[in-house]
Amino acid sequence: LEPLYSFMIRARLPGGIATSEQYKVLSDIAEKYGHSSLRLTTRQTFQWHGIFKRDLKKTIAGINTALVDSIAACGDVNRNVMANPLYETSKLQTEVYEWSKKISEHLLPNTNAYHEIWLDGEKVETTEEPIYGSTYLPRKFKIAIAVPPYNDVDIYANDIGLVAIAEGEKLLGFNILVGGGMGSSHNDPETYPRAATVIGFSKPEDTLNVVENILKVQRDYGNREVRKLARLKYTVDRLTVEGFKETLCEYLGFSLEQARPFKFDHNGDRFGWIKTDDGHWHLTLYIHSGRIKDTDESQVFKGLRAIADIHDGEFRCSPNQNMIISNVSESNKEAIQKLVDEHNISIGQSETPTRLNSLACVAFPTCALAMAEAERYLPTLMDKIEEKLQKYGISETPINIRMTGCPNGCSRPYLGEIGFVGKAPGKYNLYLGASHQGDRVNKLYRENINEEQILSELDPIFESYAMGRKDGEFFGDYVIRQGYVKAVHSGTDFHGQ
Ligand code: SRM
Ligand code: SF4
Repeated sequence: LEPLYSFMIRARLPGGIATSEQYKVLSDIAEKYGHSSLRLTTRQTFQWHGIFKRDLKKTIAGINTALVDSIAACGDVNRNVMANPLYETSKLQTEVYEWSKKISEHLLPNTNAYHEIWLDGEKVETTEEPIYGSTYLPRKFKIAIAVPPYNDVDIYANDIGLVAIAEGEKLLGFNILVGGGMGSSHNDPETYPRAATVIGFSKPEDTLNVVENILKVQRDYGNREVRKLARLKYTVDRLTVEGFKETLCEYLGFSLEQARPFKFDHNGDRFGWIKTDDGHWHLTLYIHSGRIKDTDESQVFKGLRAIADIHDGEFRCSPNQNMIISNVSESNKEAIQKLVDEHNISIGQSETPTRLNSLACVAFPTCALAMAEAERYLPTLMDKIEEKLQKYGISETPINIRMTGCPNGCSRPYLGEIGFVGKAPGKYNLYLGASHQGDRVNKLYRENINEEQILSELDPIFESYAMGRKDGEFFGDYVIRQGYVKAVHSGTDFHGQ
């Protein structure tokens, strides 16, 4: 008799958008095979946890009936390209969203193996992948697109970032960023999180070519011997930024133009109802750690399924584990708000901005790599942190807090103004000093500390921040100005004093 293995499945959902009909299928699969729980991820898609091995094929086939697949949602290829899912907010956002789809499709592996194995497809001779070659990439690969001033996709955490540069609503092209990534190992200075570097500007007509060739440089120059050093960030640092740019120029046959100025002002989501010029409404819901599961306090799983029954728009996944009910008609708005209220789903109006900006990865019980709790523990710690913020009168100031159960960095903890990274059950490394806009990673402040120590370390820093901050100064910048930690400017700065 075989042990009862269970698995996680991740959907590939370009731009993070599912129609109501698709959402119904995805939710019903979760009810049937996944313990009535769906998980929104930090990269705009859904995961199902605890799928028994005997149900795996049926589940994947079910997902496929919703015209969603899981191709390239994992593996050493490009993952789904992140973009602001609320593209109706401007003509520019709409155009940029189309780019995320174009890039995602362009970089999709051609392999037929997925259909053969999971969907009983006919066996077809597989041809060599034109972009990936026969060896694919040395490691997973991630891309995101952002439209300033919103850095909601955490662009600096990606192997490639594209920052839209526009004149009014006219897209001029993209600044190209390379070498972002979060994963590292505890006590191993060879590994580090790194904020991506801006290397130049590309016109729209060159962009697919530029992205494809960055991928090819990584395919050919990435480290295939040492897996922990295989991500693009290490290739960029090994070649040096200038060396990387020269190599890219050889692949492309031309140089990138000089990067254009841009400015982000934050990297979280915007909650509640907004109306776009086309007359439609969109509602961003706060889903703690992206967990769509009923609890005593909130019936979010049942509530969203009930909304899907009456909603003729979409369900969109934000890059920060939240859910947007989009394209709601004026006539349906009240009915949807009623379902939200009846099921006690949060629209982000009663939480502090710091809680709304907090992220935790899955960690225990499903993640095999977890060293400490994250999703299940962060709410408790947040209660205690909020008490302190209130004590010092700084509850209304948003501070980005991120927690993971291990140093792989799935909730991008090194971009938290306060980051907690699990070391052992109940013990975390405390990192401080990332920028609020998400373009600078944080630095280790205290190692391997428990809850009591976390709170007593943070208390005097909050007090000092309340008293000494300049007008509009964010917490991440303040702790650097006051010398609690040094600013990190490059991957290798992350370690040491
Ligand atoms: Fe992740 C591995 C969950 C976003 C860096 N990640 C894993 C695995 C699959 C563990 C494993 O290999 O067995 C986790 C499954 C846990 C579970 O039970 O569901 C897992 N990662 C997640 C999700 C679900 C976290 C979440 O709470 O939302 C996110 C799914 C995203 C998606 O929809 O595709 C998720 N992972 C990220 C991010 C954030 C991002 O991409 O913006 C990162 C940091 C960025 C980066 O890649 O550098 C991230 N995950 C990793 C790594 C470290 C990679 C590295 O370069 O070292 C691993 C481990 C690995 O690849 O070996 C990992
Ligand atoms: Fe698992 Fe670590 Fe990723 Fe958290 S950060 S989901 S513990 S791999």
